[in-house]
Amino acid sequence: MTDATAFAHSLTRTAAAVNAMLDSLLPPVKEAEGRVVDAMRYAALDGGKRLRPFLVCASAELFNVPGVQALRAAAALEMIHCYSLVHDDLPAMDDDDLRRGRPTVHKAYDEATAILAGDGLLTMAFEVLADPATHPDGAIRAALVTELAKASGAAGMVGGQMIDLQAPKLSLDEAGLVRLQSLKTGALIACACRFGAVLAGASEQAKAHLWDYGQKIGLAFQIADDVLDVESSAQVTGKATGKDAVAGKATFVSRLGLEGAKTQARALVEQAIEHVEIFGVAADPLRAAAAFVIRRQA
Ligand code: GRG
Repeated sequence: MTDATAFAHSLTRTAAAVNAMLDSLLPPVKEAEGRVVDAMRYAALDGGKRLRPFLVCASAELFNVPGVQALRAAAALEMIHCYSLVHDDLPAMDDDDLRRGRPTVHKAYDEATAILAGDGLLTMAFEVLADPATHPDGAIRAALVTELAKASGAAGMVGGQMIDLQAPKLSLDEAGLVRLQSLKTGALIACACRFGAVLAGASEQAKAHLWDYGQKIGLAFQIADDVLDVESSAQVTGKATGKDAVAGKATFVSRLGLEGAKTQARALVEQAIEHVEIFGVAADPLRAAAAFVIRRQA
């Protein structure tokens, strides 16, 4: 079996486990508010590569964290990711009709329900982390909540999205673009990579290496996204492509050219891998994930 095939199998296994966890955390509700729960289930189940949950689980395995703790933390972080996609697709933001190969939540339901479904997933993520089933130690649960709040709030993903919405009038240079993407996409990915170490109460040094690894693969992931936007199609990616050029958006491809962007992404993957050297062979799944972010087709 090639490394790529072995990684694909292990991503599929993690995806199945996190899907089952999300399903059990989001049971359907019969009363009138059940509509928002249905929309949350639509947004969070059935689809998505589950890369962030994979990173949480791979990081947790470095420290022998019990599987159920890793899966609950992974499901919480994936809820944040899914909420961000629902809100990003809204007419007020990217105005997209297609996500994960299906109508976006505001198309399948309506705009108000999509806003509420995003809000519901965002808040439930913290409910899951704060539950003693995620970790018996309250200090560890508080650390998980704090890390996820910082990575997804105004100092992380939400801040990056705000810069992105203003980007056309900011004329960002390469450093500005790196900052935007480090916040918008990188912070949540880096948080996923740290989560295993946080669950284990590992050293600050271990957490810092995992954060740096996550930031590098997060940027490489975003560059790959910019490349797919140019080179791929909606049939393959399950979402609209070619939007960046139409919007006249500054991307890594528009700044560095297609080949320059690909070279940069490969360099970032190598740098990422150096950051997990200290964990030895136990970090092989993280090495495989780093290679995957620039090989992926969707
Ligand atoms: C609305 C607060 C708020 C934030 C939105 C991350 C984000 C911020 C929006 C997503 C926009 C986007 C398509 C960015 C490109 C990189 C990215 C995050 C792609 C989607 O993530 P994948 O490829 O998606 O992991 P799946 O469907 O596999 O989970």
